[in-house]
Amino acid sequence: PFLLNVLENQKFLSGTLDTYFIDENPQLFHLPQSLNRAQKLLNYIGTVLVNGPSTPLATKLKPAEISPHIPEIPIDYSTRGASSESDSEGDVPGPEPPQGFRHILKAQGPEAFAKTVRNHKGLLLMDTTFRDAHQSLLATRVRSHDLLSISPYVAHNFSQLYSMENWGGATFDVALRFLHECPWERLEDMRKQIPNIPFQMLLRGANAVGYTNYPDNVVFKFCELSVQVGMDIFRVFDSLNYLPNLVLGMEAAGKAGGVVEAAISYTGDVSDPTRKKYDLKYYTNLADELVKAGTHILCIKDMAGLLKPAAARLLITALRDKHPDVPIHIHTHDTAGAGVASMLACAEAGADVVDVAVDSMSGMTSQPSMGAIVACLQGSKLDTGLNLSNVSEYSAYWEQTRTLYAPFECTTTMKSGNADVYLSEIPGGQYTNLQFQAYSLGLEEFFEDVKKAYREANLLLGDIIKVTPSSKVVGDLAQFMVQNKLSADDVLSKAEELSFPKSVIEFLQGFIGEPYQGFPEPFRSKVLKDMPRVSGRPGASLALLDFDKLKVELKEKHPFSTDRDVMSAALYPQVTDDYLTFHENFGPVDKLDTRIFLTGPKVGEEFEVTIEKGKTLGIKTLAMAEDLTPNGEREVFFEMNGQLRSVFIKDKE
Ligand code: 3PY
Ligand code: ZN
Repeated sequence: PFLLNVLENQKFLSGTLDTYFIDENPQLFHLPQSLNRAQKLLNYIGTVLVNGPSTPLATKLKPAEISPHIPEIPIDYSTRGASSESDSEGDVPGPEPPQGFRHILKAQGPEAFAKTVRNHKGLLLMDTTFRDAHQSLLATRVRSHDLLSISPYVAHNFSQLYSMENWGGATFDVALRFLHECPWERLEDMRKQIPNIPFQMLLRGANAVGYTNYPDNVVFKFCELSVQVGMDIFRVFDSLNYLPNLVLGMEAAGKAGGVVEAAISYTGDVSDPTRKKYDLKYYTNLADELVKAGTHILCIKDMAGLLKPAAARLLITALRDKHPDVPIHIHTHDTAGAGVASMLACAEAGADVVDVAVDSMSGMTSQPSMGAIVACLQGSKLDTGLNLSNVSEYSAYWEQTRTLYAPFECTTTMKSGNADVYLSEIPGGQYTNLQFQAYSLGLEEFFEDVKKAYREANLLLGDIIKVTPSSKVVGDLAQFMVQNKLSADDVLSKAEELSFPKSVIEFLQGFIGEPYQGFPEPFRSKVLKDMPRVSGRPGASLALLDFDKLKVELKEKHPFSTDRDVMSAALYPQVTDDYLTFHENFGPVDKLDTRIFLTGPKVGEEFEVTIEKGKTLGIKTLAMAEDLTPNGEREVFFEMNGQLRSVFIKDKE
């Protein structure tokens, strides 16, 4: 079938065909799908070799030349029995992973799940390695390929986890935009490999997995599809802790059949009596509202890692007393280095679940170390039940895999934890981002200045909760101040004349909701003058999205697009359009090994790509032509499954 390919038909190539060519030569167009995909992948690899990485690399560092070792899963037929689902390829059936909390959720529903969690004796853990850890350390760049390789191991050895956080937050956008892969496919594939552990995602309330409020029906449909594809638990937050936005997200998650984990974003310091705005009462009142609104689980989301052990004891004790039956789940970042101490304090004060990342993906702006918490609690009444050797094996996989992402590594600039986060209150993910920006601008002093300005910008805006997207508002104002050499006094006195960043203006207009205790005055009035303002929940005044119309439009441009793509386009229209076009040209690039995907193979290198189960391509890059063709293309030669192939790539140099 290879040689009957239309691309090798002389008449076709000579261009002497007419409009009946397709009708008269149907056999030429029966391209085997895998060949089609293979050709596209060669196009991709050729393009990377000729024109450089398709996803911009953040630093000059290169991905390591290794294949991470994937630890074996135990084959123990005697206790677990062989899987009844032997697959069509005739593989030896593997053992099924042990049952976990998802079994209870599926059999008995979210309320019973919450009760089981609350009644559990030891401390439960959520593993953030698949989402927040790499969002915080590696600019969210970890690819499905590397997540899926270790998924069976996790299913078999970590069935005691409360959940794995593996979706949502920035992963949706980054998967489409930079990794050219479908976030829905990632979720579906992880679900196949890990049937037993609940999956958890981060939902930015009315902002879903975006940066701005969406029409209500977009948020509802998004949650519905997420549950259908495999999501279980929705951590719902709002970047201003604005209750109407939070409740909308909770309703969307609940209606979809998900477990609702409403999150209170934590800022300030409840153990410092001089910090009055966000005191204990503020948090317990908000918790009361969320419990009243029907949350299954209550979460404290300490996105900047500000919850010191003493504050943790105060806060968790107060929440535990008020809501003895509601499971409490704590999220933190280890930016200052106090994360393990804080999580142990939370556990001792009555928290049911805390967040950790596997050791080699933990620390600094990521979550505290799983191995440390597991070891610290071993043999105590809070013992996690996890096996430290398994944690180490899992960690070794990530230690190796992390080196593939060297170009995105936050440790290029960050060498240690930093307690200045207690002053700046910058969330984990944003902290690394801002440091990177300073690094790429070559301004060593810039980051120090931005951190100081961030604190001032926050106060100018009224001391707000800072997490996506409100953290961007503060960050943008801070950078604006540093770049224009403006003090806080300058900003106030010149507020009427300055052209502020768009995010700052939109925040003041009320587009992301209302901050606690209102907008800062007279700053707001000075900046906005007679610009329009929204009051109340922004989504309430947005027209519903017409999904049918969007589907028709998308199909016109991309005939093979699916309902999942329509959902992606509802959130990220341009990014989804680009993703679909990319996929049409370059095929399933998510199946390539990470180094090959990022920087391409070396000339002479042989490698394999499994494009679907049982279909593996053996590819060898043979050579690149030295001279360009008259129309500026460079020919790249490959051997693919023993056949000589070549692609012509427009050289952009
Ligand atoms: C996100 O919104 O992606 C976050 O991780 C916020 O903490
Ligand atoms: Zn986080």
